[in-house]
Amino acid sequence: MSGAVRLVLGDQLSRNLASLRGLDRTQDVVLLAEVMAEATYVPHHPQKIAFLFSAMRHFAEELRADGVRVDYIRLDDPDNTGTLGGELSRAIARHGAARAIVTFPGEWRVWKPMRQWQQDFAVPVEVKEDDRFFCPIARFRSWADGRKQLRMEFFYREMRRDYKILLTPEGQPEGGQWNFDAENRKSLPKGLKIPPPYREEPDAITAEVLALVAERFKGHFGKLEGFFYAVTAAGAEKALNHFISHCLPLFGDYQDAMAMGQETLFHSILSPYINAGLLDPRRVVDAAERAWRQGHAPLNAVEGFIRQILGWREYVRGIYWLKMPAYADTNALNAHRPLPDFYWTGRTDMNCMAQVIGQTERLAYAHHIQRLMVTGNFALLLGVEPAQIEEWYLAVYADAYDWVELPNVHGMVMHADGGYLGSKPYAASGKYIQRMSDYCTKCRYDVKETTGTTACPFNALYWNFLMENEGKLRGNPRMGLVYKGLDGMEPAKREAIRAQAGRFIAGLVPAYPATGTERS
Ligand code: FAD
Ligand code: DLZ
Ligand code: SF4
Repeated sequence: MSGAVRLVLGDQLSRNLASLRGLDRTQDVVLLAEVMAEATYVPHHPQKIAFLFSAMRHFAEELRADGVRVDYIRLDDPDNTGTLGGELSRAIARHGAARAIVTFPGEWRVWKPMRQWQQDFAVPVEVKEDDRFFCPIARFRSWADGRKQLRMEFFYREMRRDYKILLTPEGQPEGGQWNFDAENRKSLPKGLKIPPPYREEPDAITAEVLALVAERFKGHFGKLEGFFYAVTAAGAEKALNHFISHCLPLFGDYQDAMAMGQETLFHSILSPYINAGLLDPRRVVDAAERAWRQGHAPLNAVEGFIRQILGWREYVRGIYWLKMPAYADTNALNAHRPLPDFYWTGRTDMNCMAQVIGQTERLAYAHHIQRLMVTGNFALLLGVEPAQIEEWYLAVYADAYDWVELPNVHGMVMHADGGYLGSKPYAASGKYIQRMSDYCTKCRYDVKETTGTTACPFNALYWNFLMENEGKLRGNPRMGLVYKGLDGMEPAKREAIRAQAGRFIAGLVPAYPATGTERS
């Protein structure tokens, strides 16, 4: 054959993918491969593996139905080499291909060997830019060049201007301001009707994959029962429509709220689809803007939602490719404590942690504030070694890939980059969790207490964190108020808090050692 092998990775399931453009149906072969290396570089949640394998199999079927020649390697194929490089190499030989075409991957870990493929293989390997994002990597680089500190808000305004999103004909932000976050912090009123999330029943392909995953990934954290994810572009589109119709109008108001038994609230649960390529982020942003222009959803909700995708999602990707691989190795707060075992078991008396970890186990999903202000905040206050908590986040969520997980955890949660991504750590005591959720009402700890046997652990850990990191954080202008609070504290109280935190930390059981995620 004189054609090309066109490799499509598990998170590249887009019909308009760069490496599928110009495809010659008579000469070319599209390669998709389920490989152990990708399924186990961290112990992914079984639902994440099932979602991707099923989505890959469905994507292959759609291509075939469209007359495309597809070479699909299943996990249990006897000759499966277990790696992407191994499978591409075999496919080139099997088809006698004249060249290979790939799209730039989402992770440094995958890019490192891919850069070598030009040298490793006997045929030319073309790497196409992944243009499924609003902001090309080079555009981000030129925006960031020369800035000591980056701020998402300024990047986001540029994206709004570049793509003319939520702008008046004069080029000003609709509603007279760029950001409506101040209106988006309501706690949940009792009795508010919350729409159930969009769900799909597994079809025959998904059922087969679920059985395979149950058999092959037994030891991984997470349940398979109740798998509800869509696995095709058509299903992802339905999930988008469901969100726009039922959730978007109240998305803004309750974006930061948390409630027992209401895991998804008004969130979209679109990240697994967008990140795997089943849903184009431009389509999502357009649908949200249209909903506002047609009077279906208010501006605070629509702007807040669009900011997550056009702002945060693009911003963290830009930082990832700007700063990797050195980014992952920074540890500005010198945090070295082990991850506690309950992150992997959910067995803890802290109700907020048990709730969020428990739902993560059941759904492979938690919304942003749960990730940031419960499991993330706890790891920050405790001073967990960044790599250990990063491995956890990369493993447990259906939407997790290094390019998006790492900046969120390393930068936003752990402040391990010294404030490059965000201006201050999101450290908070139990009071924040009490204000934004009902978790404290069913907790054995008392959120109003800081010391004593029933005191909420977040409280002592919070003050202890401020004391432990005083040298690094006191000079931060955005931390002035909290250090004022510390300054007003009696020395005896400080000591009591330090002792309380010390006892709590000493009682924690470390999780099994991290597997040492390969990033750089
Ligand atoms: P919604 O609340 O409905 O938001 C809409 C969309 O905006 C999301 O689907 C997502 O595409 C995008 N988005 C929102 N916030 C962010 C953000 N901070 N960074 C990037 N995109 C964002 N997101 C991932 O996609 N993968 C991850 O591995 C991931 N890890 C995270 C780890 C931590 C500690 C934190 C604090 C956040 C993380 N996020 C991650 C961001 C965010 O929590 C998820 O995108 C969001 O919870 C997904 O749920 P949703 O689709 O219902 O989001
Ligand atoms: C996450 C994942 C998993 C679990 N399995 C596969 C796989 O078997 N084959 C594949 O091509 N991709 C898989 N992926 C997604 C890749 O890890 C992802 O494409 C890279 O991390 C680059 O972002
Ligand atoms: Fe969490 Fe403390 Fe509230 Fe318990 S009291 S749910 S530990 S914040």
